[in-house]
Amino acid sequence: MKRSLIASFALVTLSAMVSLNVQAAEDDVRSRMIRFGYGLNEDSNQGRAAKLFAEEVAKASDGKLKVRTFGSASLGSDDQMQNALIGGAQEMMVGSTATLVGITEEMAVWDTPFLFENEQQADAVLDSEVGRKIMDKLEEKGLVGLVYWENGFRNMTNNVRPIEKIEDFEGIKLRVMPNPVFIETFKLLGANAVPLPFSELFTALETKAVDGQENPFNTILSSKFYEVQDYLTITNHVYSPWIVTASKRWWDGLSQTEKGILMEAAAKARDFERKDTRAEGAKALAALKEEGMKVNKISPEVTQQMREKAQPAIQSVIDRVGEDLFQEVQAELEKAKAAQ
Ligand code: TK8
Repeated sequence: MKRSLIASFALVTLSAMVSLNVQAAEDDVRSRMIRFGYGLNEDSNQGRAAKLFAEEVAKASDGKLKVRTFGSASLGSDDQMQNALIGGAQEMMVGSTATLVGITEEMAVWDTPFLFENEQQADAVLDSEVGRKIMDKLEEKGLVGLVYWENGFRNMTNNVRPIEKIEDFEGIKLRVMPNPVFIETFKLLGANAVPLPFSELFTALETKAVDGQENPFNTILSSKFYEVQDYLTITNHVYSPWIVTASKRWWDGLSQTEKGILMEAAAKARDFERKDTRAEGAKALAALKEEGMKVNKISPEVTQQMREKAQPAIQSVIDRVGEDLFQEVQAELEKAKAAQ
């Protein structure tokens, strides 16, 4: 009797230990399917980096974490995907920080016209503590920000005329991202700013619902905008980051190991993506010329006029994100400039 009691005790204890161990192992890395959406097509800097992210995650998890990538906005526009992440219907995505401003106002700081002069300044500020702080604001809204990738410096295309002087913006029906700072900036410049999701842009250009748009060279090429746009004007009016985000609802259920794998892969993909984007950017410009786009570069004088015209938009960014945060970003930027 006594012996069997001890035996059954031992058995219970043993099985509890075993199940605890199994639990711990399972908690470590489980078999999971991760839907990762993005807006550009597979043959773009965004698509190539998404693919690398999926490969890195598979490698680091022995194939247990399976990232399925969905390009060309096949899971929806940036906006729609963000809402799917918040609701827990989709796990991950990459898209413009600019399309997050409706959710987290602080993101608007990245839309400040002419904030960065070069990519190194952008890297330094985005990857700094204040960059992380802005990213972490997303958590209150049901999103987890992992890392910033590069969309790039934005340039103008349109079908009306090359932009050579400030007056040339006048009356151009210009698609902008659904974002208050972009709408205001281009209104101030004299354009007729029309907010539209990226997924509707090609058709809007093709059907002449809008005359123009603005995006980095890479995107103008990979999205074949040259097929429906005549003029490309190099303005570099703003640097636009992408951000890799996850559904917080889903993320909170992951083990530390799983989170670590995803974070590390997202950072590796970021390093790859920034290099790839920069290497392809110069080639993209040459390719766009070859495709027949008429290219001109705005003069420093007109750039200065653009800055002046856009000044009230900078004030609205400050009102939106708060003076303190805006100054923190400026301070980090000054550090980056001094280091250059
Ligand atoms: C892709 C967009 C795109 C952005 C835009 O989904 O909307 O113009 O530049 O990269 O996020």
